[in-house]
Amino acid sequence: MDFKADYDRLAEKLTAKGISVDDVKAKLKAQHIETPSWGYGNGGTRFKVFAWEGAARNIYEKIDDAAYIHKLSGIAPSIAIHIPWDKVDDYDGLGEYAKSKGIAIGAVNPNFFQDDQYKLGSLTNPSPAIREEAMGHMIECCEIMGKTGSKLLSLWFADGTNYAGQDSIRERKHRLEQGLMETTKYLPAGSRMLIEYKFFEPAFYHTDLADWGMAYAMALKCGAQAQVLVDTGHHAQGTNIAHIVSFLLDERRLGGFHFNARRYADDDLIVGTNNPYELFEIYSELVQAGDKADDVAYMIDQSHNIEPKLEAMLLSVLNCQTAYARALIVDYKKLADLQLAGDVLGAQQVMVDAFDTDIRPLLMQVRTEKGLDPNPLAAYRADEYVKKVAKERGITISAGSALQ
Ligand code: PSV
Ligand code: MN
Repeated sequence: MDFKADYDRLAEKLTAKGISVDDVKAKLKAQHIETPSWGYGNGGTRFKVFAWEGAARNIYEKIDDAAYIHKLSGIAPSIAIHIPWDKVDDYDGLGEYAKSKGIAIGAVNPNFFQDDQYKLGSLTNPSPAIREEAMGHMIECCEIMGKTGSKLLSLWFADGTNYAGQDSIRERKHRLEQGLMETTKYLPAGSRMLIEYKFFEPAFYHTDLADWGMAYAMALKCGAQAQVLVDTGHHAQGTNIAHIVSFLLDERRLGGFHFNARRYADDDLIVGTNNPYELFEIYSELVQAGDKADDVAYMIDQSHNIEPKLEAMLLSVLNCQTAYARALIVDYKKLADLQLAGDVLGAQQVMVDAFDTDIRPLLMQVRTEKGLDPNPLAAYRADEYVKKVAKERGITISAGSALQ
C-alpha cells in the first residue's frame, strides 16, 4: 500500500496547526506496551478453555511469543510474569533468556488468588499464619525482581468477603496496610510497587481494594515507591476512567495500566475494540500530563479464549499505538483557547477532529522509519511463525479452568 502521499498530506495539515510531526513521530517510536505472559498460554473462562494450537506451554515459549509481538510491532519490548504460573529454578537465567530474545522481564505479578489457603483472603486473611505465608510469597517475588532485572511489582488481591459480617472490614484494612508497608522493605532499589484495585469479583459483598481511592490511600501510606495501577476492566459501568487517570497523574501516583476492553464486567477483550474513544480519552490525559506521565507502565492484561492468541495480542498493542497517535495530534493549543472562551462544543470538536483523523499513514511512516513492516497484521498473517509454533508445540489439553 502506498501511504507516502497520504502521510505527506497529513504531515502538512499537522504542521499548519503548529504540531511538530517530528516530535509526534519520536514519541510514537518511544512508545512501550508490555504484554502479559498469561496471554500467551491457554486461558479462557470458567466455563471452558478452548485450547489454541501452538499456545505457549511454559515461560520460555511465552517469552518467544512476546519477542515475536515486539518484532512485528516494535513497541512491545517487555513481558509481565505471574508467579507461580511462570515459576522457574533459575531466574537469573530467565532474565538472560528474555534479553537474548530482545526483550526484558517487566512487572512481576505475585499470585494471591489461586491457592487453597487464600479462600478467605491473603494479606487480609483473619489467620496470622496465612498472612505470613502471603508475605513469604511477596518477598519471593521481590527477590525474583532483583534476579530478573524487573523494576515493577504489580499487586492485585482477590481479597474480600461475600456477606455482611463475614469479617471485619476495618480489621482487614489494617492488615492490608501492614502487609503493603512491610512489602516496601523488600522492593529492590529503584523499583516500584503498583497497587491494583477491582470493584468486585471474586468477592461479592466487599473487596478490600475496591477502587482507585482505596489503592491511592494505600499508596500514600507506603511512600513514594507505591503507586496505583488502573486496570480498565475493573470499574463499574459508566465510570470515567480518563478522570481517574488525570487525577492520579497530577498527584504523581499513576504507576501503570492494565489495558483491556469490557462491556459487562472484567471481560478482558481486546483493548481498543469496543472502547476506542475511551482509550483515546485516557491517552489524551497522559499526553497532557507531560513529564508526570514519564514513568507510567503500559501493560496489556488480557487472556483470550476464542481469539487466536498472537494476533489478538498484536492487535491489542497496535490499538494502543493508534490511541496514542490520535492523542498526540490533538490541537491542544486550540483546545486551551476554546476552554478559556467557554466554547463547550468547539472544544469537544477539537477532540473529535483528532480522533476522526486517519492516522494510519503516520503509523506506517513511523514503522517504516523503524525498519518494520508498515502493516504488522498483514505481516503476521503472511508469516510462518504461527504455523511453526503450532507444529512444534501442538495442542496442550487444559482442564476447564479460567486459569492456566
Ligand atoms: C485480576 O482480574 C487481574 O486483572 C489481575 O491483574 C491479575 O493479576 C490478572 O487479572 C491476571 O489474572
Ligand atoms: Mn489486571
